[in-house]
Amino acid sequence: MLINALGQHHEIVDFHTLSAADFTARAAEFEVLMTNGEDTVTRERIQSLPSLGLIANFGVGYDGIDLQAAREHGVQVSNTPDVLTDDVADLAIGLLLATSRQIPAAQRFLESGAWAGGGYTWTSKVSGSQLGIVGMGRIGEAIARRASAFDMPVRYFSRHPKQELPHDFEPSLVKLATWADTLIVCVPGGKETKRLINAVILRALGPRGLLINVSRGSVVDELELIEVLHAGELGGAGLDVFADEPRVPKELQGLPNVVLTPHMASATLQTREAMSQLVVENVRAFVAGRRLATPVDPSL
Ligand code: 8YV
Repeated sequence: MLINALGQHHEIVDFHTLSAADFTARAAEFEVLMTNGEDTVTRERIQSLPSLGLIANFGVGYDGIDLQAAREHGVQVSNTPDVLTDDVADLAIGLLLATSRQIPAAQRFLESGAWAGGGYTWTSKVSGSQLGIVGMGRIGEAIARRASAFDMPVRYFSRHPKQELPHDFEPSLVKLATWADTLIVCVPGGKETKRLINAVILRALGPRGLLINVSRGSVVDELELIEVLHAGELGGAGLDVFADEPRVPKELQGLPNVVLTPHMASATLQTREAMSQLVVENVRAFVAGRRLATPVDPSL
């Protein structure tokens, strides 16, 4: 949809298919750069495109874009907030249920024929368990609303407390992890949150605690996660994002208490259509010299 809609009025070039020489020859032609949650737009890339005016991100998280460099070069940046909030919150709850109740491992058990020898091992109850949310933005709030249907007490760690919420703010991440049965991570990626979730936090979560990550792989120290999981110091993990996508460490695979999905939290037909629509609206607004529909920094 996105490529079709934009392709009617614009020439679209996939940089990955351009040779270095072709890129240099054509660099001055490009006015809009489209990117996504998995890719990066570095200062060098921005500097290499002298006509660039807009970086349109297909996703809400823009940690891969050098915003400072964009600002310095007068390049606007748009993203796709709100339209994917429900899907990401849904997948976070899905991963929580799947990890706690070991749904994928139970299916593997059934398919292997092992059921004939007795039922699957008992798992952990989700309803009523304590949920710590790391990052109380739009997605965090949507997760908290869903958790209330499971009678889960919620506390959260965030840059600022939100007085309007009925949940307790916990300024210490280690205290939140100690209190929580499950920690769901939904903070933005980037320097400020790099490896925020390390072995200290994971050990505080403990041998029955679960980590769910739907934000960015960079937020979790993946090597320390592997270490604590294999030492039995953490109960389990449900992960949609990884440090070096699409590579996923073998040590995380094939474990009954670890559920893995390929960065697909916003990947439903409906939401990807809505995200595409927003990208199109932003590109059209930019081309027409109008205000962007969803600018990352409205002051630009
Ligand atoms: C990706 C995401 O953008 O919104 C985000 O921040 O990470 C995702 O929605 C999506 O996978 C497209 O690449």
